[in-house]
Amino acid sequence: MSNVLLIRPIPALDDTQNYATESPPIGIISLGAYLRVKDINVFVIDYCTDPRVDVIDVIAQVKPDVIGISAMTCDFPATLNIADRIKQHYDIPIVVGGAHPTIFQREVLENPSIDFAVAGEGEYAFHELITALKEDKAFEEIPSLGYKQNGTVFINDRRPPIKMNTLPFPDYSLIDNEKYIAFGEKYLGFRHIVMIISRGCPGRCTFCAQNHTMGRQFRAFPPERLFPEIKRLMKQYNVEGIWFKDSTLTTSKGWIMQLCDEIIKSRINMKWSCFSRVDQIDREIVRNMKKAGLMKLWIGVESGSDRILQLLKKDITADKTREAFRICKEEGVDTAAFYMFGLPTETVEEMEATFELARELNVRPMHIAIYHPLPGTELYDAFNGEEVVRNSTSREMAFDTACMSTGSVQKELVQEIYNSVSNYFLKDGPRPDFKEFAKKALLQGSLV
Ligand code: B12
Repeated sequence: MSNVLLIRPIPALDDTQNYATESPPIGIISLGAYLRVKDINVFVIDYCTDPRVDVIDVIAQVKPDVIGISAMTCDFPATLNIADRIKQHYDIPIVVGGAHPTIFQREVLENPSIDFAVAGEGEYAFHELITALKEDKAFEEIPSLGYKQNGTVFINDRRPPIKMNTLPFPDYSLIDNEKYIAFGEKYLGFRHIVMIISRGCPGRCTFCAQNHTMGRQFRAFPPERLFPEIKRLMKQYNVEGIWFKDSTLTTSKGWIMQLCDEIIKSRINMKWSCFSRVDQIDREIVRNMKKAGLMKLWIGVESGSDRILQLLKKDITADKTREAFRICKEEGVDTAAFYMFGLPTETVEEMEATFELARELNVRPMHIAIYHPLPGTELYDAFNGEEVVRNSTSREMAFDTACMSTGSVQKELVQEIYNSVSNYFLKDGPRPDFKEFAKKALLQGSLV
């Protein structure tokens, strides 16, 4: 029987940043669940809940045959540190997967400490790799795998999207889920578990990189299979409901309507929250979700400027956004919203339009982020993303820190506007002075 150690790193941010327990590592516990079904012993280090653990001590205890590390772009430097440290002490194969190795599969393999990189969904590829290592089989037959032989990097073709019904549910017993529940309760107001029950998004948003890992084809656990699992988890963890953190839970109208029907039929009285898009909001969906216990619908507003919305390819306008929020209000559905500032080419006037739309919609909570370029996205390619990311610190890759000029608004001013807008909405601060910001932008522009 093989032993596998899975690691979720956290970005090397400064000590003031509370990275704790915002969301459980669903990728890691999905892989873990699949491997366990295949009779593999799985151990997890989750640096989010256990930041001080020493990987070398854990390896000494669990003696893994293979180690897997998950990495987004912002935590790849931390991933490398962990891999380098392990290789100083042990010669155990190290596999990386997640958003960053998916996009930079070849590049990550150029690091001597990394032996294998999996692109996209990892369950099948990781399991096939563990078997190949154990039975000394060739790697070229394993779709989605990248590997090295005699110093040369080989990248196999990607496999088609995995059918969700062939997967077990994520195994929460592998992590300290209670810490996530405690953190989430403060945020959402009721004890809940975070679940992700679908994969893939047909959206073409130019700032989002999710389609690289999960593809554009929407797939989901069938409601009739899902629902007993939801009930079981709610009982086991003594929670009132679920926060579905799927990128967009309402992508398939038929599926979400069926899921709501299952919840309504069961009279389980469960509270829940999920993310959606303006162009997927219709009265029928919203009404059914409300009936099924939806407590909070998170919607990506992003911008109040139609030109910026076009740049983002969200297929919406500010007016469509107003309409979606109106429907939710009329149906008694409580909403929350995401906004972005500092997008490439964005002007001070366009940021003001976002601020005004946010004031008009007036929903809480609201998540205000500063844009940063993600590899593999249209905006990254079109606006020098590679250089921006290369020159950014981990801190600058977080959503509250500016990392680039928009063109007409310098990086420092993006930060100032963001601080002022956040202060207004989140701390009852004074109204941001956009006239003053416009003057500053002009002045800075003339100095460049
Ligand atoms: C939930 C979520 C979060 C959660 C939890 C993230 C986590 N660490 O698990 C929270 C809210 C904390 C979060 C934060 C951020 N996120 Co986020 N997040 C997501 C989201 C919506 C779902 C992720 C998920 O759990 N999916 C379900 C599981 C099953 O899929 P998975 O994690 O991809 O794992 C599979 C594969 O990737 C692979 N795999 C993963 N790890 C490994 C390891 C090995 C060894 C192997 C073999 C395979 C493998 O196999 C898994 C199973 O198939 C995705 C978008 C999406 N739909 O994918 C964005 C996404 C991953 N996030 C993204 C970003 C940018 C961020 C932030 C940087 C945002 C910010 N500016 O602050 C922060 C980073 C904080 C951090 N490092 O923890 C980007 C990543 C792009 C990139 N190149 O890095 C994504 C793709 C969204 C986007 N906008 O494009 N996020």
